[in-house]
Amino acid sequence: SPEERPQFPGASAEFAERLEFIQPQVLAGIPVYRVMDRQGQVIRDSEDPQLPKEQVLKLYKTMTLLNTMDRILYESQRVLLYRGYPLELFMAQCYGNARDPGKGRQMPVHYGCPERHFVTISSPLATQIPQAVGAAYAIKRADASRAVVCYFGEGAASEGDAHAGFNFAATLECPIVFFCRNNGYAISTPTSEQYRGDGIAARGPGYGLLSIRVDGNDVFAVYNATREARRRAVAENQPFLIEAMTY
Ligand SMILES: Cc1ncc(C[n+]2csc(CCOP(=O)(O)OP(=O)(O)O)c2C)c(N)n1
Repeated sequence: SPEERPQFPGASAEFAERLEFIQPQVLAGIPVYRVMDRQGQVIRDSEDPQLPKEQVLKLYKTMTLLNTMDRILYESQRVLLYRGYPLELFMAQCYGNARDPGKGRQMPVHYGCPERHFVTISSPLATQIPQAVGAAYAIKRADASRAVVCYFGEGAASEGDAHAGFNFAATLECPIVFFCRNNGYAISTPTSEQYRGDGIAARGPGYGLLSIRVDGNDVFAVYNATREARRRAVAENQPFLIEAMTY
């Protein structure tokens, strides 16, 4: 009956009459969404995004080029390259020369490009997270039918700024997609020293974020998750969390 349910404003749940602490390690891990098997074959036709061949080739070429750029420039910016930022400008930024749009005022690999809606990278980890939420809130107030996507690593997710950003995004119902690349390391810190829970996706429900974990090496899985999260973030003014597992 309704009287038997707890009436606390801060939680909706049942009463429990047995003293029991929740043991994190007995909860099953969040599954890893994938579209392809290890041989690259689509497992379920219904999950195949049916991309035109040119787009698949563009994804493939961008990923191959990124590997080379990563070796030379330390870490390139995937989204910026995919959005067509010219290689010459990547190099100009790293040299801080006259052709660098930032005119050498930033550290190398801290690219930015207003025309491609790419906010300049900041060195301090995770500062982009609350800033991205602020931008998403501004978009919501302007009723702009757009969303923000915010990229960070699992190491950055340990910063206090990540907590502030997740909680503001959930409570202010902002159109934002948090995209965490979990590559197992923050420079030399392995995930076993970074956190003790089930990665980053498991934190999502605690904040009230719609959350998913995907195989970050499965380009169609990443595509499907990002596209759907973006669509729903705009349509519903809701924040989403994607954790892409990779190495
Ligand atoms: C606040 C802060 N602390 C430390 C650093 C130094 N630092 C630069 S990159 C990095 C690791 C980041 O790891 P992660 O967030 O997992 O991203 P990845 O580089 O693996 O994509 C650290 C500790 C920093 N830039 N800012």
